[in-house]
Amino acid sequence: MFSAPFQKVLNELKVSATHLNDSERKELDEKGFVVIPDHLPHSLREQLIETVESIFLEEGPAAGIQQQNDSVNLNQFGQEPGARRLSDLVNKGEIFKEIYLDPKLLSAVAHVLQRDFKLSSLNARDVSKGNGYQRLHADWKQDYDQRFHVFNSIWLLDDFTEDNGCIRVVPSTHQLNPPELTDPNDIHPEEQSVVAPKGSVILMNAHLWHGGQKNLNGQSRRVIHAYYTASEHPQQTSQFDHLKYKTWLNLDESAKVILGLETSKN
Ligand SMILES: O=C(O)CCC(=O)C(=O)O
Repeated sequence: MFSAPFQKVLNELKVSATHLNDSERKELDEKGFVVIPDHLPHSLREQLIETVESIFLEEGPAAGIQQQNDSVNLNQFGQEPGARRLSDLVNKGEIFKEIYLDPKLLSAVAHVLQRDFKLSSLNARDVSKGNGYQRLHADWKQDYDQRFHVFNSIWLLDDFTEDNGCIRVVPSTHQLNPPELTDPNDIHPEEQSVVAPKGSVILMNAHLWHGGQKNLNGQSRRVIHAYYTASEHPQQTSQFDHLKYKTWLNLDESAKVILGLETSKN
C-alpha cells in the first residue's frame, strides 16, 4: 500500500477511490482498460491542440527526439517513422499539469499499482496516412509477477475511429506475460479497436496487450500519453536529467513527488 507521506500527497491532489465508479473500476480490473468519454473539457482540449501544434512547429524535424529509457517502437533517436511525436511535455507548458495531475487519472493509477508511483513519461503522438501500425506489445516487458508495475493513459485530442489508426487492445491480457508474437503483423483473434470520441481518455493497465494501428484515411488522431510507473522503477523520461529550472519553479511539493523529484516527505 502507500507510504503515509505519499498518501498525504494523494490527499492534497484530491485523489480518491470515489473518482472511479463501480463499473469503471470493474472494467479496469477485468478488461484492463476503460474509456472515459467527455473527460477533457472542450476549451482545455482546444488549448492543448494549440500548444501541441505550436511545439511541433517549433521543434520541426527534431520533434520527439529524446533519450528515453525502455521505449517501445522508437528508433535510436526516440522517433517513430511515420508518426509525429513529442517528448518531455512536462517541460513544455504549464497546461500539461492538467493531464499528469488529473485526480481521476491518478486515482486509477493508485487503484492499479497499489503503491507509491511517479510519472514515467508525458508524450504526444500522431500518425500520418499509411503509417502507425505497431506490433502488439505490453509496456511492461517482464513476466507477470502478480503485481502491476506500469499504467498508461491516452488523452484523445481527436476522434479515434476505425479508419484513422485508433489503438487496438486484447481485453483481459493484463495478467499475462507480454506477447511473444513472432510475426509483427499477427492479428490476435480477440483484439478490438478502441473507437472513442475526442475528449475521451483511455485509462489502461499498461500490462495490457495493445498496439497502434495504421491510419488509413489520414485524419488526425493526436493523443497525449501520460505514463506512470511504480516508484521503485526508473522513469522513461528521467526528470532528474531533463527537468528545467523554469519548470521546477512552478511546481508545488505534490507535483514534485508525482514527477519523482522528491521522495515524499512527512
Ligand atoms: O497511440 C497509440 O495508439 C498507442 C501507442 C503505443 O502503444 C506506443 O507508442 O507504445
